[in-house]
Amino acid sequence: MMSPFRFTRAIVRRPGANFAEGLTSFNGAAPDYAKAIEQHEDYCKALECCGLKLVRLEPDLAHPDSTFVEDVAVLTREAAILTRPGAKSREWEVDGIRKPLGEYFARIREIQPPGTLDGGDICEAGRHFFIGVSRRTNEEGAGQLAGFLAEEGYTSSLVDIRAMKSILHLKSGVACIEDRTLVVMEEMAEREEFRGYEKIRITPEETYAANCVRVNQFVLMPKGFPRTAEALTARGVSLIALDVSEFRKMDGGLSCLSLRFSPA
Ligand code: CIR
Repeated sequence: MMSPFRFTRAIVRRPGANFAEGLTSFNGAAPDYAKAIEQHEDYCKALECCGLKLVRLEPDLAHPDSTFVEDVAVLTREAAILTRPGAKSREWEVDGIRKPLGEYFARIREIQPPGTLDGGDICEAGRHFFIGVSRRTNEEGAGQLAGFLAEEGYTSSLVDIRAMKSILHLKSGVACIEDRTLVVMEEMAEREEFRGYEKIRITPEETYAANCVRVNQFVLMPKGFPRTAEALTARGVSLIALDVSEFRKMDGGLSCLSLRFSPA
């Protein structure tokens, strides 16, 4: 079976000039657009260094948050599941990803109303998917996704994070970097749902670094989190640290800037 971390392609979308008009809970300065473009380019180059061919989409000015492409689809090796984002302003963002995905996936499924689901709530861990139920993903959407995944031969389980104020999406707090190894924020590390997994715990000051991504033999992580970097390096992980400060100001993590896949 092919490794779940083996990717050959990724879809990315450059942030538009109105990127700062997206949704955010951040109270500080607005993101610097020129810097965001630069950081996005570095992110793209890093994916290329990992061996991925990129499908680069143009900015979608009707949707300032559309650079966070991970939220609009969930990809398995064989099928693409178009989501139905939970934020009103993002609902139609999916239209911009349908065609590009259609070129690579024969099977396209879609979350239907009243289901809502953001890709950022979906954490793939080998043949299993953790599905976060959050402020964006409701139980109906989670249930629909679980059904599609089961048809594709994957198991899944729900992780209810609605009571957590510190994270927007499940994947803001957990990532899978090896078949049975999770990188997980301290606050979630003891959750029953993750029992049986080996865990690399992320201390509260470094929670943002829990959103890292394994791509082929590398792990991409945000720059500026020395304890996490040390813990990962100690495990023999080849790290690529990237500055994503401007995306963080829009509540975005590193994973949500790309949709990684390996066409069957
Ligand atoms: C939003 O609130 O929807 C965007 N400003 C950020 C989405 C980030 N997505 C993610 O972490 N998966």
